[in-house]
Amino acid sequence: MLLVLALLLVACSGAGGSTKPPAGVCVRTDASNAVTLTANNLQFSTACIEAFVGKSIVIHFTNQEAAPHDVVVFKDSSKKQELGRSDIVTGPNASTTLTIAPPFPGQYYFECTIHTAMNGSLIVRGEAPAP
Ligand SMILES: [Cu+2]
Repeated sequence: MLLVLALLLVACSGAGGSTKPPAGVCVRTDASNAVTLTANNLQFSTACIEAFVGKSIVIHFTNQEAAPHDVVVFKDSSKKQELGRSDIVTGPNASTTLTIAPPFPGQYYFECTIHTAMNGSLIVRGEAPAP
């Protein structure tokens, strides 16, 4: 319970989602616009996913620990508009897949709704990367 409160405090004290992540730290989707995301030690494996428009974005999510996690993508960190929600999975090594189709290029926001300190940016580029 204390841990949950601490995580909520951390989440509320951060500005969240409005800052651009530094270049070069994003995990890029592959040519089919799919990416693998894992959760362990109450953290996602990356705080930035970079995808491209024109094809649905597929997030293969694996929870490597016994704490339950999900992945929910929102338009921004206000969380008013939800673009997609995975199942809650409880590991170790439990997987689910989330498919979303953001309509426009831009910076979106994802988080674990159970531990909102687990969050990151989904950056959608305007064009598919050159093969
Ligand atoms: Cu979580």
